[in-house]
Amino acid sequence: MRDTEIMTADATQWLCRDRMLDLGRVHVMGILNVTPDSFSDGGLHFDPQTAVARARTMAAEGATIIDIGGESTRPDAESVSADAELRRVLPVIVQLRNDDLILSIDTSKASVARAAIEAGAHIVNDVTALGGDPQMAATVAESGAGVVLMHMQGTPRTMQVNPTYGDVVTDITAFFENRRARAWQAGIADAQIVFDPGIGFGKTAEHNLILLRRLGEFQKLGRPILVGPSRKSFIGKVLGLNVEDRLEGTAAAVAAAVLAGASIVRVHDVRAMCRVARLSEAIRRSVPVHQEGRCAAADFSATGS
Ligand code: HH2
Repeated sequence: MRDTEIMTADATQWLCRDRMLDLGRVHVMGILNVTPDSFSDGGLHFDPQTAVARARTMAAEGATIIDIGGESTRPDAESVSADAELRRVLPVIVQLRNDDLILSIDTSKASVARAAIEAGAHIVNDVTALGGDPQMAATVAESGAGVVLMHMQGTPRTMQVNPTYGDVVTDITAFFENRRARAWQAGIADAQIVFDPGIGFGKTAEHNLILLRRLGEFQKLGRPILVGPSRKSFIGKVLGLNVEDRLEGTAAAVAAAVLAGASIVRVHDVRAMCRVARLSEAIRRSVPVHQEGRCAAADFSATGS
């Protein structure tokens, strides 16, 4: 692909294999952690049937994308082998693949991403932004999957040890440019890419607040922005609340993100955050959009149509 073609990708569209997701409207990505130890919902959806039921509930509540993860990224989480990760996520993907949903695999392992895509996933959500597994970029390029390039300073184990930046937005923008160039070199099209500043990944509470306030500055990259503030510790720090009491704080963060131009919000509490996202989007556009039904129009038009 020539650079000019790469550069002209429409920032309101996200190419995810054979699907073209319309990001002219805000989408809600529901979190499905098929793990025993995730920071806020560990163990709740560890059984595949419970996980599938949870995904369908989130879809009914307005999620158009389900992000399925088999390994927690919290700092003290046990690392999980690729085989174990696949045993957790594959049965869920297989059961959901014929549902009217976009499926995302939350993994940094290329072998897990590849198997998940073969089973029906459309998106690779890589918290290492192609910097973890050397095979990941080729896996995304070959499959044509959508990819979330998320910023993290350090690794999950080290990321909260004194994170420092010059200017957090400038530094993360430079990181995105760098990883985008790596993606292009591997043959990934710009249309496949979404950027995520990685709330909570190697950031102080203040960094996270600045990122939410200045999120609009990432729009100059010309690609959609995804944000995942759901129930995270900066909310607990500001409000002095434990993880089970962060619904309203998450709502404020989601509203701020959507008003600042986020195209996708990654959340646990789908029903509530769909309402928050819908109203925030209506304010942003000053039109009463999406009055009923799913949060964003499930516009899964086939590529090229
Ligand atoms: N946050 C988490 C995991 N994956 N992916 C993206 N793109 N953005 C995020 O902000 C993000 C992410 C952490 O949240 P959660 O999945 O609820 O917890 P855990 O990693 O403990 O499973």
